[in-house]
Amino acid sequence: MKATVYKSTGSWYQVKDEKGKGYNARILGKFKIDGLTSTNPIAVGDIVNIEMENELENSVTITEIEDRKNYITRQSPANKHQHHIIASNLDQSLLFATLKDPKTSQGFIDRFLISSEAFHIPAIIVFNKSDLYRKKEEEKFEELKDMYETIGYTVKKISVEKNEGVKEIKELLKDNVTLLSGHSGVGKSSFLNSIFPDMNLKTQDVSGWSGKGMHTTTFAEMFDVPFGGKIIDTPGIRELGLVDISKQELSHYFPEMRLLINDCQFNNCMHLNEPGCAVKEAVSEGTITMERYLSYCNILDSIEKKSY
Ligand SMILES: Nc1nc2c(ncn2[C@@H]2O[C@H](COP(=O)(O)OP(=O)(O)OP(=O)(O)O)[C@@H](O)[C@H]2O)c(=O)[nH]1
Ligand SMILES: [Mg+2]
Ligand SMILES: [Zn+2]
Repeated sequence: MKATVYKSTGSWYQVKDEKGKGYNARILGKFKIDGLTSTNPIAVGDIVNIEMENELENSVTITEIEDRKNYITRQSPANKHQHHIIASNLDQSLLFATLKDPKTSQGFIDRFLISSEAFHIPAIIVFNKSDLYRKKEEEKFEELKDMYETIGYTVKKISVEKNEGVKEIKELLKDNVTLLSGHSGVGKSSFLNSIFPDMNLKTQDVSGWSGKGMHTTTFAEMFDVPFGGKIIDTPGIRELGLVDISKQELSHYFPEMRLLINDCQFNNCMHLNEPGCAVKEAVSEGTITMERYLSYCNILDSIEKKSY
């Protein structure tokens, strides 16, 4: 019997069969998948085969995992050579960001976009809390929207609190499997509560938000969207790690650079000080923004420090 994994709580998983009936599932023995060293072989979003273990307790055994269309991982906090698979079989990723209380940095957004490119998942950026934006933030939003839309990403502005722009986001969610991401305090749980009125996810009250990541939720979990589709909440996961991206390939994950790479004079060009660099030329002509180029340089530098 086929089922989809909705939640992992360590050794037990919550799965649903094709008719929407839920079970408690576990694996017996060891699974090795994709040759990847992973401490959790099964992820939210996985399609699995199940066999009834105990009808009374509604428990099943997972006997097989179907090949994943795609998946995202993060580095284990304890061991940087180990990766956790967070979720699989995604249609798109939705980054929640804010320009005020708290402010999401461009570097954070760019890292998220690079991870999405590397995992082959289309990305959408949503700037929440628009009710707090004044002239300065509105201008910043327009600037970022223009920059990211030119590269090919979808950018929206919403206020969950004032219920502005939320409908449009719902349309993007419809019939898709969407990974919800974003750092603490940007309004992810508030957003989920607004589309699942019965859910009552815990949100942080404003007074308790100190600016430092204080996480109110801890397990990745998938929810059926009432109007069609699925959404995966990834609480407590601050940043998708730049898993196994080498310095050489980094520019492939900047769509605006990817187009030009073959025009560089050297085929191993890192787009720093090499002569005949098409990327640097595009920066000086303004077709690649200085902001994105600087982001590229910063991230390149951080890969160097991790000595991949
Ligand atoms: N002004 C304003 N505040 C909002 C909006 N959306 C959410 N908030 C507030 O922002 C705070 C944080 O919201 P949460 O929904 O808990 O944020 P989260 O992204 O789930 O945070 P973590 O669970 O820590 O990752 C809460 O006090 C919300 O009430 C909005 O559109 N405008
Ligand atoms: Mg939350
Ligand atoms: Zn170059």
